[in-house]
Amino acid sequence: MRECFNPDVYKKDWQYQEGDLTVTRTCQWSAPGCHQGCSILFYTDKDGKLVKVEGDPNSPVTDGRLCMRCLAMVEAVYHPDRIVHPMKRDRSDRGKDKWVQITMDEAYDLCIEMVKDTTEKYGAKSICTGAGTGRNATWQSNVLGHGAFGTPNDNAGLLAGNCCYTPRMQGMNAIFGNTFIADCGQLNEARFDHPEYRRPDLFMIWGNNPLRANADGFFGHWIIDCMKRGSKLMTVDPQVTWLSAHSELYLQVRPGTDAALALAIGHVMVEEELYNKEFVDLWCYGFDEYKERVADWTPERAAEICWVPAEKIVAAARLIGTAGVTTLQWGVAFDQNKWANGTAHAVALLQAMTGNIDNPGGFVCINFGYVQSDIRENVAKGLGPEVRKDRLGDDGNWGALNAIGKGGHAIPEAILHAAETGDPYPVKMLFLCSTTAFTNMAGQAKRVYDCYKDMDHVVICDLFMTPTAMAIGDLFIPMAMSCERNCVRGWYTPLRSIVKVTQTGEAVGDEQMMLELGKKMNPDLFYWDDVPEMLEFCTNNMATVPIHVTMDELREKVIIYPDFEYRKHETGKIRFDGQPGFNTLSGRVEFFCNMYNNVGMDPLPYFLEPPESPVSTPELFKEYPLVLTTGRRCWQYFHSEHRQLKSMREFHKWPMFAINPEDAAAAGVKEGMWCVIENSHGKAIEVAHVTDTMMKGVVSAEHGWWFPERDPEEPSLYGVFESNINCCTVQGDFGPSGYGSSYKTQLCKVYPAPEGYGETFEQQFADHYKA
Ligand SMILES: Nc1nc2c(c(=O)[nH]1)N[C@H]1C(S)=C(S)[C@@H](COP(=O)(O)OP(=O)(O)OC[C@H]3O[C@@H](n4cnc5c(=O)[nH]c(N)nc54)[C@H](O)[C@@H]3O)O[C@H]1N2
Ligand SMILES: Nc1nc2c(c(=O)[nH]1)N[C@H]1C(S)=C(S)[C@@H](COP(=O)(O)OP(=O)(O)OC[C@H]3O[C@@H](n4cnc5c(=O)[nH]c(N)nc54)[C@H](O)[C@@H]3O)O[C@H]1N2
Ligand SMILES: [Mo]
Repeated sequence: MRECFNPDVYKKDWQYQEGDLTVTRTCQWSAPGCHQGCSILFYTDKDGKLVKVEGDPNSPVTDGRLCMRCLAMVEAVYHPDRIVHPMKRDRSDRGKDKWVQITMDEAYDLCIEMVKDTTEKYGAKSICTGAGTGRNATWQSNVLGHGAFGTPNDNAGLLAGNCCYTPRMQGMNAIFGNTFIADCGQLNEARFDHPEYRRPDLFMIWGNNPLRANADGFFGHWIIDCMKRGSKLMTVDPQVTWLSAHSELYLQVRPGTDAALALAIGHVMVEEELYNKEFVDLWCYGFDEYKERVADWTPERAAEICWVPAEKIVAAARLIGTAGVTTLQWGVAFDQNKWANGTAHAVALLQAMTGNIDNPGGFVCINFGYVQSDIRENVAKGLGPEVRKDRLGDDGNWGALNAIGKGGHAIPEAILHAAETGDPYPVKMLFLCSTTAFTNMAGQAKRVYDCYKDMDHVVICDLFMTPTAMAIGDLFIPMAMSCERNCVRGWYTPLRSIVKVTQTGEAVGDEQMMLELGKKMNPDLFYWDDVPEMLEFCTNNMATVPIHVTMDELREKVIIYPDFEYRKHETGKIRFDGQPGFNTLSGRVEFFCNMYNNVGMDPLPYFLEPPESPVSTPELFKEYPLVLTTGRRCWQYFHSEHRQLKSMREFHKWPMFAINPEDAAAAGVKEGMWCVIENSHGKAIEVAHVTDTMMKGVVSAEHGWWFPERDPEEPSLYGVFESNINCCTVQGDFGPSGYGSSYKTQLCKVYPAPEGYGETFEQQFADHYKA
């Protein structure tokens, strides 16, 4: 496939000339943000200005593809709303557009003053840093916090119950002793031509929309590549997606009931002996207990809970049990469920029962290979254990896995509690870098806003003015886009170069900001002369996926694949002691999970109703008769980002919720109508999309919405509380592990917005976005 282009045009050199333009082959990550790191060609002119981008057809990672957001890169880089110089504002002017430009040195000095002031008055731990999701900015601010400010507390983005990947990751860690991902051949340079590789016969795509999301280092189009080679799909989702429309079997499930579904599928697989006996005998622990657990999980019982016909549950078991090589591609719906660990356990075990663990095309072990965490560990090497002392959430009150420090960060709920009550000590300064907390990440947005607006000091590191920065920021540090920073990309393998090709204003990359500010505060820790030197040290000292390469070599090679092997459990390559088996307490895949058992959690997979549901809160259900899932990903936006881009807004102008035609009719709601989505926690106003793809009885509302065209100042704050679905979610609804939230399992009612609502919006949009 990669050869279908003209090699005289698309060269393999890392940099070459095309007419007047310089072409640089590298990788785009963020900013603007997303989880993927697509191979890109940056075209710059003789003044060093970025003039266009293209996908790199010579890349085995993405084969020349780019999404619409990347294709709009030039628009993002030179956007007039972008902040490219540091700014400060008097604390008394919070919420007002009264920012004053300062120099970068003044910005760093002001930040240092704020840290000193907070430390003198309350101690350094009253400073919290916050980072967002897997952009190129997840580790820098927390290393800065630990190593320069002297605080153990990160995680001030307040993602309720750490409900993004952490529950699945820690779940896999407990059950399999490592992280596993679906194998689309992405781990070897030869991809589909690798002699050992074979495509999966069946993908179980569960609570995930990989084509839109490309989440956690997984590029959704790899599935299409596999489909072209014969892979079949089974999807589990309350809404029909493109992939479910192309599935052998599609199970439309009530949000939050996936565990019941999986237990019933497991029941049939056990009853009909549709599992890999050899694998279970040799490599699994606690299968008898599991059999007992699923014994009464008949398809009929689950059908009633999940709203999925029993015949389909039986069909799913037969499909999974007989397909051959199956793999699991799952999503954040697992995490945004209070019972996240029980749910992840239930579904991961279906995969284990097929025996497709660390085999070609199966669920493969990537040996914890997440380069960002490795880099963080390496930069922070000079820090002793005392940096953890008195970390918020370590007091054991925030769930069983959090109590044993599995999460590796301060606990969001403990931070919120401390900030609101001063218990066990107050939170007085925030350093928010790549997160907007109450615009998008945090549940119960208004509560978080009320709490954060009283901080003594708030530093924001971002690219654009955001509602959060406008509301509470005192200092704004402008951050660089991907094409403006030298860095590396790795989220699982391979390692890719990120090459700076241009500079805009004074914008700095997160790692550069960390190093510059870090040097001023703790030069012993931040001793490297520059970012490439620091990253070279880090990539060459990775504990998990060792790569020895200079930054110059990486830049020239563009992409480097570390060695990868299958069936590492057979060869002793994944256990800490070098013995065959898995890195769990029993050395096997744990159907009965010893780690869970030891901390007082249910050791077996289980289902419980979401805390708010037609079954668990029937009184509430009378008033709020629809199940509400939130945050379905869309092509145009990454969380609260990209709303500034006219091109994206033109494709997708307003916040939308999906509703089934029968439910819409009952609520008097029509296609395109502004409607109120309301529940006992609050409300958000979005536009109705009435569609047969949506399960009856369920509403799916978008997240992350604000409006750059609306009044920036208080109380509007770009309309941030108008269509913010996190006005309808809660904080602190985690499960026994400490993980999980109800972002995807609330109740709501829906009704048309008041007459005339939204009448001025189109005009306002047109005025703001005119050429
Ligand atoms: N374009 C874009 N890409 C993104 C992001 C973004 O904001 N925009 N965000 C990134 C981040 S941080 C993440 S975590 C990932 C998430 O990526 P995904 O895991 O794909 O997340 P969602 O789109 O929220 O949900 C996926 C599917 O789950 C379905 N669903 C909702 N509730 C349930 C449920 O209870 N059970 C089941 N089985 N399905 C359910 C939804 O209908 C949806 O089709 O995407 C990443 N990629
Ligand atoms: N209701 C509901 N809420 C959700 C979700 C849901 O499904 N439903 N999903 C949740 C999930 S899974 C997640 S992970 C969170 C994500 O939440 P966050 O990751 O906090 O995302 P944003 O709120 O968009 O904030 C990111 C900010 O970082 C800036 N930025 C982008 N790139 C860079 C960079 O390279 N450096 C720096 N310094 N800044 C950058 C952007 O401009 C933006 O303002 O949202 C959560 N919120
Ligand atoms: Mo996420």
